[in-house]
Amino acid sequence: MTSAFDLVVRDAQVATASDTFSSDVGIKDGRIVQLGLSLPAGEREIDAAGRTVTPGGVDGHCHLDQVIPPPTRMADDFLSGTRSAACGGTTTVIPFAAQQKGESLRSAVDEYHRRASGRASVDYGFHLIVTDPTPDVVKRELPQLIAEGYTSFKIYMTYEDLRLNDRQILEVLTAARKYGAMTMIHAENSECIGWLTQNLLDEGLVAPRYHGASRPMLVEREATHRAISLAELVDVPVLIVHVSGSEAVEQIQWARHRGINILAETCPQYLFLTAEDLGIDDTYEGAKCVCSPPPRNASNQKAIWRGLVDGTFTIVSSDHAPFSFDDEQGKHPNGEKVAFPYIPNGIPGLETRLPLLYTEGVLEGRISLNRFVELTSTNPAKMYGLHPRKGTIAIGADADLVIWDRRDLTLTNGMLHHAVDYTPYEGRRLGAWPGCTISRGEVVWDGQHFTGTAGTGQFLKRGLPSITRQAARDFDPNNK
Ligand code: DUC
Ligand code: ZN
Ligand code: ZN
Repeated sequence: MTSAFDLVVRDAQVATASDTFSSDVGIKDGRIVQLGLSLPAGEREIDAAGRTVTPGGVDGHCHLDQVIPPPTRMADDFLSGTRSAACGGTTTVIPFAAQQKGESLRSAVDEYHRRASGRASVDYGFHLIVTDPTPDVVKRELPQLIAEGYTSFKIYMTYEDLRLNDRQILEVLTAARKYGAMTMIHAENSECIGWLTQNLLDEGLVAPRYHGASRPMLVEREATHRAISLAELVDVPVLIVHVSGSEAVEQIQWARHRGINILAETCPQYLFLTAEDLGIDDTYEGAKCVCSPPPRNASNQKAIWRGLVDGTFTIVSSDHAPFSFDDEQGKHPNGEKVAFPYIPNGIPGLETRLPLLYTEGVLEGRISLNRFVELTSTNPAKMYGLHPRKGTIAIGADADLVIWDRRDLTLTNGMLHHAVDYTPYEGRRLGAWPGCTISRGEVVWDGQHFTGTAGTGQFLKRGLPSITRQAARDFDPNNK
């Protein structure tokens, strides 16, 4: 007689965003079909006795195989990036389909589907990156693509080749409002960064640590305030991504007190790195931690931790932007020390996001296990139109699970499965790592080896997030 279950995860301590309870998890055809004690035997059994089981992580902000001007190139494509995600407990990734200026959004989406095709081992969606909001893009392409499941997009207030001016931001936010999409905003003041960068270069100050000096907290604070104001004018919820310190946190809290619907994301680099990691002298090693916004000082780091506890932050994402160090396509090309404005921005973090936060957040008692699940899985699933299929352990949800092992280990890049040649967290002590990751009922990481298969990751056509769907309904009651 065949079993009702393909797999039973037995005697789990299940943690969701709201509850922790003892249960077996019965899985059939990639879905959770039963929760309860003493379930009948499955075709396969995994003993989780005494171990915490959380929903698979949802990384709502990571960059994979993104097109950038040569010779720089991302180290991770969809093969290595999703493998690395699986081994770190993340079962859903949402990287970007980035529009080049002059290109249609459709062509960008087609290109990123080609890049992902046959290579992903966990499920994935795409955010759009809108860099060229022509009337055709805003009025025809965006609504079409939103209806096809690309229900979020990122816009930039900085980077010459990506940034939109305020008028363009208003146009794009209006489309988000009308069609119920989520807008992610990279908030840094481009003109201030350009001016500060030029001043530093004129003084011959080129080491990686001047990356931090060229993008101080003020430039993020100003842009965060402006992004909030533009969102208020259009009356649409937006997400401020990769918030790095207290002055941006204050702007978000100010907005919320005024009833403006602002969501906020932070990333491990603002919890676990500081400005010192960019270098305290002119050595080049700090290039490994060059990302934007840059890591800040210890008191800003504390403010970010407080924001995790007090509800300021809605999600924690990796902002995985994988550039190798000793690589001609990376940060230290042919051993050359490049001036800070030319160091590729971004650090790897897909695989380490969950274990770092589990260790320093949950095991160190800073946040509850349920808040950890909310920040890293449930809220990103909700915010990007994937809930309740993703982001929870419930009957009917995809069987995406992490079984946690409590063990002391020292993080080294050799343990990781990305294609980047370093981790900024080398040598950190960790108290937990996923002992098993399950993606739609299949074990993709057994605690020792990647056991997934390239091509089994499915493209996720995403729904409208409820928060922006509501805003769209308020805007046009006929818009269901
Ligand atoms: N900053 C970004 O805006 N994106 C990728 C990585 C980074 O540092
Ligand atoms: Zn960004
Ligand atoms: Zn990013």
